[in-house]
Amino acid sequence: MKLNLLRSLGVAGLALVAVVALTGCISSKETVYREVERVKVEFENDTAARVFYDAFTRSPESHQRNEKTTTFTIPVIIHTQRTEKDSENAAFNAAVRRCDTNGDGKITEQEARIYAAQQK
Ligand SMILES: [Ca+2]
Repeated sequence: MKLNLLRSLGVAGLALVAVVALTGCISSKETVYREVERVKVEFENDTAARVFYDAFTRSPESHQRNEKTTTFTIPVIIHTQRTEKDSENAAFNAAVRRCDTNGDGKITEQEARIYAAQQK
Protein backbone atom coordinates (compact mmCIF):
# COMPACT_ATOMS: atom_id res chain seq x y z
CA MET A 1 0.00 0.00 0.00
CA LYS A 2 2.72 2.44 1.07
CA LEU A 3 4.85 1.39 -1.90
CA ASN A 4 1.96 2.10 -4.29
CA LEU A 5 1.57 5.59 -2.82
CA LEU A 6 5.29 6.29 -3.28
CA ARG A 7 5.13 5.03 -6.87
CA SER A 8 2.12 7.25 -7.54
CA LEU A 9 3.92 10.28 -6.11
CA GLY A 10 6.99 9.40 -8.18
CA VAL A 11 4.90 9.19 -11.35
CA ALA A 12 3.20 12.49 -10.53
CA GLY A 13 6.59 14.12 -9.91
CA LEU A 14 7.94 12.81 -13.20
CA ALA A 15 4.85 14.10 -14.97
CA LEU A 16 5.38 17.57 -13.45
CA VAL A 17 9.04 17.58 -14.49
CA ALA A 18 8.04 16.51 -18.01
CA VAL A 19 5.42 19.29 -18.25
CA VAL A 20 7.93 21.93 -17.06
CA ALA A 21 10.61 20.59 -19.39
CA LEU A 22 8.22 20.73 -22.36
CA THR A 23 6.72 24.11 -21.57
CA GLY A 24 9.71 25.84 -20.00
CA CYS A 25 9.72 28.29 -17.11
CA ILE A 26 6.78 30.66 -16.92
CA SER A 27 8.43 34.04 -17.03
CA SER A 28 7.07 37.56 -17.07
CA LYS A 29 8.55 41.03 -16.79
CA GLU A 30 6.52 44.18 -16.32
CA THR A 31 7.48 47.85 -15.94
CA VAL A 32 4.93 50.25 -14.50
CA TYR A 33 5.42 54.01 -14.38
CA ARG A 34 4.09 55.70 -11.26
CA GLU A 35 2.43 58.70 -12.86
CA VAL A 36 1.88 61.83 -10.81
CA GLU A 37 0.52 65.24 -11.76
CA ARG A 38 2.98 68.08 -12.19
CA VAL A 39 2.70 70.65 -9.45
CA LYS A 40 1.29 74.00 -10.50
CA VAL A 41 4.10 76.52 -10.46
CA GLU A 42 4.39 80.13 -11.55
CA PHE A 43 7.50 81.84 -12.84
CA GLU A 44 8.36 85.42 -12.08
CA ASN A 45 9.26 85.99 -15.74
CA ASP A 46 10.42 84.18 -18.90
CA THR A 47 14.05 84.26 -17.76
CA ALA A 48 13.16 82.48 -14.51
CA ALA A 49 11.31 79.77 -16.48
CA ARG A 50 14.12 79.35 -19.01
CA VAL A 51 16.85 79.19 -16.34
CA PHE A 52 14.84 76.65 -14.34
CA TYR A 53 14.03 74.40 -17.32
CA ASP A 54 17.60 74.52 -18.65
CA ALA A 55 18.95 73.55 -15.23
CA PHE A 56 16.30 70.87 -14.74
CA THR A 57 16.93 69.18 -18.09
CA ARG A 58 20.66 68.90 -17.43
CA SER A 59 20.23 67.82 -13.79
CA PRO A 60 20.85 64.17 -12.96
CA GLU A 61 17.41 63.90 -11.33
CA SER A 62 15.63 64.58 -14.63
CA HIS A 63 17.19 61.40 -16.04
CA GLN A 64 17.21 59.19 -12.96
CA ARG A 65 14.03 57.60 -11.76
CA ASN A 66 13.42 56.00 -8.44
CA GLU A 67 12.47 52.43 -9.08
CA LYS A 68 11.38 49.43 -7.12
CA THR A 69 11.67 45.90 -8.46
CA THR A 70 9.73 42.99 -7.05
CA THR A 71 10.76 39.48 -8.07
CA PHE A 72 8.87 36.28 -7.39
CA THR A 73 10.51 33.00 -8.29
CA ILE A 74 9.73 29.33 -7.92
CA PRO A 75 12.88 27.79 -9.41
CA VAL A 76 12.39 26.28 -12.88
CA ILE A 77 8.62 26.90 -12.81
CA ILE A 78 7.78 30.57 -12.34
CA HIS A 79 9.78 33.79 -12.54
CA THR A 80 7.99 37.12 -12.46
CA GLN A 81 9.53 40.55 -12.16
CA ARG A 82 7.65 43.80 -11.71
CA THR A 83 9.45 47.15 -11.81
CA GLU A 84 7.83 50.40 -10.75
CA LYS A 85 9.49 53.64 -11.86
CA ASP A 86 8.77 57.25 -11.03
CA SER A 87 7.61 59.31 -13.99
CA GLU A 88 9.39 62.45 -15.21
CA ASN A 89 6.75 64.52 -13.41
CA ALA A 90 7.96 63.18 -10.06
CA ALA A 91 11.47 64.45 -10.86
CA PHE A 92 10.03 67.78 -12.04
CA ASN A 93 8.04 68.16 -8.82
CA ALA A 94 11.10 67.43 -6.70
CA ALA A 95 13.07 70.05 -8.65
CA VAL A 96 10.30 72.63 -8.19
CA ARG A 97 10.22 71.93 -4.43
CA ARG A 98 13.98 72.42 -4.19
CA CYS A 99 13.99 75.52 -6.40
CA ASP A 100 11.02 77.30 -4.80
CA THR A 101 12.91 77.90 -1.57
CA ASN A 102 10.21 79.99 0.12
CA GLY A 103 7.45 77.60 -1.01
CA ASP A 104 5.12 80.30 -2.35
CA GLY A 105 4.44 78.42 -5.60
CA LYS A 106 6.27 81.03 -7.67
CA ILE A 107 9.83 80.59 -8.91
CA THR A 108 11.63 83.90 -9.04
CA GLU A 109 14.57 84.57 -11.32
CA GLN A 110 16.85 84.55 -8.26
CA GLU A 111 15.51 81.16 -7.08
CA ALA A 112 15.96 79.75 -10.60
CA ARG A 113 19.55 81.02 -10.77
CA ILE A 114 20.36 79.50 -7.35
CA TYR A 115 18.83 76.18 -8.47
CA ALA A 116 20.79 76.35 -11.75
CA ALA A 117 24.04 77.00 -9.88
CA GLN A 118 23.43 73.85 -7.80
CA GLN A 119 23.18 71.75 -11.00
CA LYS A 120 26.72 72.59 -12.17
CA1 LIG B 1 9.34 81.22 -4.50
